[in-house]
Amino acid sequence: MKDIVSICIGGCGNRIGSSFWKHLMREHHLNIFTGEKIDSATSSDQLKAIAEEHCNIFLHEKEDGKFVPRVKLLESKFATFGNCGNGNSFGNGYYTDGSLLEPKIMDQVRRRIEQCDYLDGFQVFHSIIGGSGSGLGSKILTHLSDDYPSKFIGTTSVLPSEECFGGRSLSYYNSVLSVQSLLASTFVTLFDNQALEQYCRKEVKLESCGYENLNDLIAQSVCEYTSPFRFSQSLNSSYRKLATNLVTYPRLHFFSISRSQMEVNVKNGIKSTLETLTRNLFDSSNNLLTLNSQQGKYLTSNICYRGTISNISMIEECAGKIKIQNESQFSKWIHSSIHTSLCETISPVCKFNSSASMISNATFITQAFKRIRDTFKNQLKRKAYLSHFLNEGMDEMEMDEAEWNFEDLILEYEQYETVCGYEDTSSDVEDEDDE
Ligand SMILES: Nc1nc2c(ncn2[C@@H]2O[C@H](COP(=O)(O)OP(=O)(O)OP(=O)(O)O)[C@@H](O)[C@H]2O)c(=O)[nH]1
Ligand SMILES: [Mg+2]
Repeated sequence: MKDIVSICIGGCGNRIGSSFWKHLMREHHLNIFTGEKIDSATSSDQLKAIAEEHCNIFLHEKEDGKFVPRVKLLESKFATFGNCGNGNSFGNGYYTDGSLLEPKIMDQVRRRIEQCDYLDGFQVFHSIIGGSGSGLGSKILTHLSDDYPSKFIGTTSVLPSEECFGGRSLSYYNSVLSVQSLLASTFVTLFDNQALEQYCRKEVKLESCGYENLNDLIAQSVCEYTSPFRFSQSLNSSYRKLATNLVTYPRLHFFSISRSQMEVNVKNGIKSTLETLTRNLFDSSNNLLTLNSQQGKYLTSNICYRGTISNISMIEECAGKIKIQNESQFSKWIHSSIHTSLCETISPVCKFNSSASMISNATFITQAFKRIRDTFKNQLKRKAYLSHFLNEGMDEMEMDEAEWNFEDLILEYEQYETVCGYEDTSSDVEDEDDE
């Protein structure tokens, strides 16, 4: 079995993590409090057997047959668990707390690794807004990529946004400083609270929503794109294979996720409703990161469908058709830019009989990066809040270096946006012949 060790960092990371475990355990028919197996009357014997077999990707089975999350929870030493943010800086999380806690944390992570049959990699939940999520998170991510260079390192990272609650003055510095460690990771999924909140209001029809609702949404998305390797043996049957299909260039591994769910029924025609389900994924308002997907290009994407409403050839045909209709939005030089997978087991919390989520590697992700960069630059120019970082032993050069790294990443994405088709190689061949 390919096992994953999870690490939750900071208030946000811990809350998202706990929501993830809740959803995951329910999907695998486990009691969320005791970890005992629950008999589900609804799933078939075959699906139950698969669910049991694959749940130890994320969960550890104890000797008494109960399952517990294979996870390490980390919070700043000043935090009261459950409180949102202490206003720490990256410098505090990385240098002060990080240097002090790193050996102990890594020792505890190693103990989780010992529980694995075969370690496939790590997944980290955090926000890069606060000091712990960004600073301590970066410390741990850097250590993991140095110590386990061949292992998968995935992150679920919350970015700052102009949300109405939880804004932080240091968040833009913290975020830019985190980019170096995210670049050293393998697979980074990005969310922001503004997009999550809008999706909650629109799709889940909630008048007011708190972190719990936003975290449920993130947790469901992670459950969705990991469902093919938890419930079946399809093409993308591990994190690593998912990453192989999505990452066209090693540094460009920053993804956004869009979701869609609906009742697919024979009466309305399975094909046409499946098409609507797929088309919704390309609508920016269904993206869990604030973006305009019309302004940029998809490099690669992976759509995971859930439900028993269709078969793999039907969904491939449907995704292919939608791709042709949106051809101008896809990069022309990547042949198989849309991958699909199907998981028959639907989440117990889904109110519909089908859902789909699309994880995309697209150049429009730079819109989120540019928002962060612009505020970062404005603050740095005026040296606003800089003392909070300098007091932790950082110097201004570190800020400049982080800015250059961030700028490089944006430029790299933009470079692939402007390449518009196959290069004509026929003239090269003719030239060679002439010689
Ligand atoms: N989606 C979501 N966002 C959260 C949650 N908690 C906090 N945030 C956002 O993340 C930011 C950082 O908060 P925390 O994660 O608590 O901060 P931290 O990483 O613990 O860092 P420090 O407390 O400063 O050391 C907040 O300003 C919010 O914008 C949560 O549960 N869900
Ligand atoms: Mg905190």
